[in-house]
Formats: sequence, structure tokens, C-alpha cells
Amino acid sequence: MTSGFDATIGLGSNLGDKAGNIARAIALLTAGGDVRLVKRSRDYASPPWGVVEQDAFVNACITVATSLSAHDLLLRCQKVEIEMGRVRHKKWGPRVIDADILTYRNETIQTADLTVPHPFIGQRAFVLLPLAEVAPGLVIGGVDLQVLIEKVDLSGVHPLPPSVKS
Ligand code: A4P
Ligand code: MG
Repeated sequence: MTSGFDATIGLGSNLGDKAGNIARAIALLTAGGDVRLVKRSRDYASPPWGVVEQDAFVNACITVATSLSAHDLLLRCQKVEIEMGRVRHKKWGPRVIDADILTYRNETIQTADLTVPHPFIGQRAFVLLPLAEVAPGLVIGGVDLQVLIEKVDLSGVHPLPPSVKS
């Protein structure tokens, strides 16, 4: 384990109760005890990236400590997506929940079903800003997270006030 966590995970939702979906995904990901939540970012509101004709997203990042391999962690993420009713329609299209592995230890992984670090981190303010909250000293592909943040368009991506549950 490095810096108290093994992996960073990015979460996104733009259907239904978006913040509620993020909270539920974190609870499900960490329910078994083999993936332990180390730190959670605030939720961020962000305009849709990639496919822009869709509803705005809520995004967040977490750091986790885990004994699972990167591949088993991916399977856990996919299990949670399925459990939450995610149906894959369209690349980059609307989703109840998306859970992506952003980094795993300081490994570089390039297999048919897993690319780590996640290839689009450097282009996505909705990943970089919450990631900086939970893993400020992170280096991604040899580049400091803070340097990546300086290069990206941050407009429209802002933290949401904590949701009040009755
Ligand atoms: N895969 C490869 N590497 C990874 C990884 N590091 N983590 C594979 C997770 N999965 C990884 O993903 C397709 C395949 O990627 C998986 O089968 C897995 O084996 P998917 O989630 O089924 O499909 P997708 O949604 O089309 O692709 P992806 O890459 O998850 O979508 P993105 O890139 O996350 O983009 N705008 C805002 N503001 N906020 C968002 O959260 N999200 C997207 C989705 C687009 N625009 C957005 C947001
Ligand atoms: Mg995904």
C-alpha cells in the first residue's frame, strides 16, 4: 500500500437521485470488508463531457485500501453497477452509476478489459478536482495531479453542499 490507500476510484451519475446513487455505490463497494474506504471527496456538479446532449453529472472520488487485485476490483465495480441497475446503452451516455478505477498502487495496466491509470483522467476536471481532495500528492503517468489540474478547463465543475438526509 502507498500513502494509506491502494486504489482511487471515480464515480459518476446522471440519472435519478445522482448524489444518492454515488452514496449508495460507495456503500456497496465497501460493504464486504475487503475494500475499505479511506477517504471520500465531496460531490461535484459537472456539465456532461464527451456526449454533451445529456443531463449534468454528479461526480466524486474515493481512495480505498484493498487486498483485491486490480482486476478483482474492476469486477467489484461492475458488480455494483449491475446491482444498481445500470444498463449499457451508449458509450459515454447517461448512466445511473459509473465506477472507474483511476489508479491502482503505482501500476500501469494495459489489458483487454482494464487500462490503469484510467486514460482520460488528465482531460477531465470532474475527475481531477475530487481526486485532488482525496489524493493530493498523486502522480499519474509521471505527472503531478496538480500540474494536470492547471492544464484543464475547470469551468462548470464545482463542489455541491453536503446533501441533508431527512
Ligand atoms: N475499462 C478499462 N479500463 C477501466 C478502468 N480503469 N476502470 C473497461 C473501469 N473500467 C475500465 O466501460 C467500458 C469498459 O471499460 C468496461 O467494460 C471495462 O472493462 P463502461 O463503463 O462499460 O462504458 P462507458 O461508459 O462507455 O465507458 P467509460 O470509459 O466508463 O466511460 P467514461 O470514460 O467514464 O465516460 N461527463 C461528466 N461530467 N461526468 C462523468 O462522469 N462520464 C462519462 C462516461 C461521459 N461524460 C461524463 C461522465
Ligand atoms: Mg466505466
